[in-house]
Amino acid sequence: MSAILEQIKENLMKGKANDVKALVTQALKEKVGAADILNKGLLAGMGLIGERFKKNEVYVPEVLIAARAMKAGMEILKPALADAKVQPRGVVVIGTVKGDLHDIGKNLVGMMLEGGGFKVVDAGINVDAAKFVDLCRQNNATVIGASALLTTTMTNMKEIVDTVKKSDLAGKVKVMVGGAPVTQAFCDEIGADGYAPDAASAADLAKKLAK
Ligand code: B1M
Repeated sequence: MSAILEQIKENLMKGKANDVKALVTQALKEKVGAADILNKGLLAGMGLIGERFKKNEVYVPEVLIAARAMKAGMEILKPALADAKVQPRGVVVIGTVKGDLHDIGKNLVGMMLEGGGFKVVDAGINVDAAKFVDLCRQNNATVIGASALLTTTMTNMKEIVDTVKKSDLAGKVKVMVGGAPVTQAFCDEIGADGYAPDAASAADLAKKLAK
């Protein structure tokens, strides 16, 4: 792999946003392809951070600063990606369910999804089933990522699953669920398409569901 792509990956993992910006600028000047900068530099670094996060080798702050470095690199890369017609892996609508205001984990999931090459539409907090479905239609999304942190609000995930199943999006949009009180057993019980225990696993799961 080209040395500059390796440097982008390494600096992203260390969260050095300014260095990542400068390196992406330099790589573009050196005529490195936009897709290579994205896949072998930025996404490769974010993927490794995700793996380390899953193994508890790094924690939330390291993921946040790596994601910030990735955003900085993406700002420089976006126009070149558009010119090269590099398509996102798919669109995911994320949000915290109705009645629930916790968004730290949901935001982390969004960052890992972006790090996994997805376009993310963030519906925010306190999102009802109809809004999830509307945003899917508006953005041609194929995956919903619903987060809940309260035992009293996780039950609202069933309404999202049922609303999708009853709509024209049935079979086209998959629902993945997560958040501290959510389990695989709960996911199975409400008929959701998948459960992920952490943000990095959510990005892996979305890749499977979006196929
Ligand atoms: Co709240 N709160 N809170 N709170 N709060 C908890 C969740 C609680 C466990 C604290 C406790 O009692 N020990 C408890 C819930 C109890 C329960 O239901 N079993 C609780 C409560 C009771 C409440 C209030 C009711 C308190 C009150 O007012 N009496 C109230 C509810 C408000 C509401 O939502 N309607 C409330 C309010 C708040 C604050 C506003 C003060 C604040 C939220 C700020 C914010 O999010 N912007 C807050 C916080 C910060 C917490 C704790 C301390 C931390 C949550 C957090 O951000 N964790 C929490 C206690 C705790 O967890 N130690 C607590 C870090 C975050 C990275 O983890 O969100 O789990 P988490 O995300 C993980 C995974 O779960 C997963 O990925 C992330 C990591 O990789 N994940 C997904 C998350 N979403 C996913 C989606 C996926 C896949 C994976 O796919 C789509």
